[in-house]
Amino acid sequence: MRSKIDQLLAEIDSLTAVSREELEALRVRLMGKKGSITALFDDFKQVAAEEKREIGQLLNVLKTKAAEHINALRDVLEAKTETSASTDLSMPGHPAPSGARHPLSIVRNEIIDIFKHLGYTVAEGPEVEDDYHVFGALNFPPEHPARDMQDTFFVTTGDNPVLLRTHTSSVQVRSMETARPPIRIICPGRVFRNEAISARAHCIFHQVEGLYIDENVSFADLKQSVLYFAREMFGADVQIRLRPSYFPFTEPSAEVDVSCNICKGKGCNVCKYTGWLEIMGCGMVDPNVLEASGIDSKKYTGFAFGMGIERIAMLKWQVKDLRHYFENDVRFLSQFKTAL
Ligand code: 2U9
Repeated sequence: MRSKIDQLLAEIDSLTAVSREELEALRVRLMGKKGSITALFDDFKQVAAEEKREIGQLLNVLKTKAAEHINALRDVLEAKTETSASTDLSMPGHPAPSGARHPLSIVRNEIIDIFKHLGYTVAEGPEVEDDYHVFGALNFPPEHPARDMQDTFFVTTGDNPVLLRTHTSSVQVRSMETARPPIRIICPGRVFRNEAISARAHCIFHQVEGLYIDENVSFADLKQSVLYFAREMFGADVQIRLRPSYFPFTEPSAEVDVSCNICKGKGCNVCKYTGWLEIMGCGMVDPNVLEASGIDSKKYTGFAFGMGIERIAMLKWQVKDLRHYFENDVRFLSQFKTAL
């Protein structure tokens, strides 16, 4: 019995509890009905008469030491609880850095909003397409270079190749197949071209294309829509000019320039001293394209336009290298936080 008491006396100071529950379990283990100290008191009855005095004193020392140790542990736990209760909840929290929209998303949303005001709705379609919807239905002749492996990413080759779309025009083709005029849609999306990556070109980029088909749609309607877009995007005082161009899917076709918003048309290094910046291409939808999708080209006419979102974003914020948009360096991206 003496050795059991000595062992417990030596152990007590090292006993710990990190919660009220642990402390109560410790108290029960030592001093509860079936606790080890209580058991020693029960055994005390069998101690020989001549040892009773000494063992009794030792047992009382043990019981007092255990009670004091448990009280001390309780004081420590209560002091800790008091500290957390006295935490000042009105203090500012640890700031969590907020994210920002990607600059290309900001510009895409802005373009969409501008055309929504003109009555356009958004249409989307697959990035992996067949040859017909990317080239055939859009009046690309069989020998056109865009159909070549050098320019387009092919998923499969053969009679009916599968490929990554090189423009979102395939979305408009699919809409023309299912809807009847009036059609007024805007098609944002990712496109893919087999090009070397540089400051001015990338193999993946983003486009917004638009299509308006109805009776009596004219080139004057196209010009006015493009002017409205340019002024909403680059400022109410900008001018536009249209230069003749060629696309297989539009006739006549044009490139659209906007007067340089840096030098106000006077000439600077951004516009290469021309006073003009190219922003998009456009044209009247070729009758062959209307007919290929089952739209009567004698009754309906339409215009279409297309622009690269990266280019518009570069002009808007004077970003000199296209690759910034794809590298996702937060030092670049966080500069657009306020431009939502
Ligand atoms: C249909 C009919 C016509 C879409 C058009 C352009 C002109 C154009 C380029 C701008 C820069 C592509 O991103 S870019 O390289 N696009 O110049 N796109 S007209 O014409 C269509 C589309 C669909 C059914």
